[in-house]
Amino acid sequence: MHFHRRHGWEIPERDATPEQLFLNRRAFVAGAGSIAAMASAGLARAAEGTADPTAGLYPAKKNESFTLDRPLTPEAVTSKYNNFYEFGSSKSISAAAEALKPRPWSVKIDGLVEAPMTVDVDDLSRMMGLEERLYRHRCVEAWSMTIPWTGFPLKKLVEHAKPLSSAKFVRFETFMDPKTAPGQRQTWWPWPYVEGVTMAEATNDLALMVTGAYGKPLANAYGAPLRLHLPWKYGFKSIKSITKISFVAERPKGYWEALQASEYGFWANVNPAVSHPRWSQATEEVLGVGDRRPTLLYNGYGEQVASLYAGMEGQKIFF
Ligand SMILES: Nc1nc2c(c(=O)[nH]1)N[C@H]1C(S)=C(S)[C@@H](COP(=O)(O)O)O[C@H]1N2
Ligand SMILES: [Mo]
Repeated sequence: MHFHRRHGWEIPERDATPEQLFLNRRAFVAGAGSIAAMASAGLARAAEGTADPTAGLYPAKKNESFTLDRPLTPEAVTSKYNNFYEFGSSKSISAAAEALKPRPWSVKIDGLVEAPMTVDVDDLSRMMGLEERLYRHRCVEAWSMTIPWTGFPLKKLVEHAKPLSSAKFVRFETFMDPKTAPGQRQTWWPWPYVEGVTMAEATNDLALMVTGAYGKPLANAYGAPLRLHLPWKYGFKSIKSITKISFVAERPKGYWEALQASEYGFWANVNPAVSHPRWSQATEEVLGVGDRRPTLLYNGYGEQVASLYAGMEGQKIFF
């Protein structure tokens, strides 16, 4: 007989979105008197200084097409182990990242588009509509986690931006504010953080613009209020706290590529068979588990993305 004993760190998938809560709240909202109740709850939040105009959009409905081969990583683990170099090079930046003010926040969309625009992040969430997806994340440093993100497909934003046919890449930029972000006072680093993808990658269904995690708006440490997640690529491609999205003809040079091109390339697709110059990528440490497991080609998302790289055998797509 097989017994499956649940470990403390495991969260059953069904708990990622408290569907019951979601449904109950719908019923509650439909009821008489609920508007007043919600307004007073909103006032209470405002008094605490945590008001978020899109908080009511969470938890978003789970998109069931994205399933996992492992348990979710607990929020207590992922919220305290981050890479966010704007706030320092240690993994313990969550307290420092509280200095970031994620609202009001606007995102500039420019470059090779019919008409450049600036959009408020909350208007963007409302316009695009939010959903929850369970995704694996693999950092180039050989650790991994599994997160319930909330957001919308990048391809929806691309459609909204109306890029010209001359646009070949999408370039993302993080905020630049050395007063808030002490890491940015280190002027020999190539700030602001930049990343880029091809148009084909940007319009692949997996590319997700993330506004929330664990059924709530994004905490600062994860890159509030808007970050990217590309689950088939090494984590450094998934840029945080985005303020600018540009459609361009030339391949953008990312932050890490600018810093150390011999170690961090443009494509950065996950591949256990291609080592980083200084370490193997064959296995990964699963955060919160204290164990290693084999790393999967394209982080297990080959079915969705391998076709993007057909005919590119001569290029360093795994680097
Ligand atoms: N602006 C910005 N984005 C960033 C980083 C960063 O330092 N700054 N680190 C990257 C790296 S290396 C990883 S692994 C992920 C980490 O995301 P998490 O802290 O939400 O786990 O964010 C990526 N996005
Ligand atoms: Mo990373």
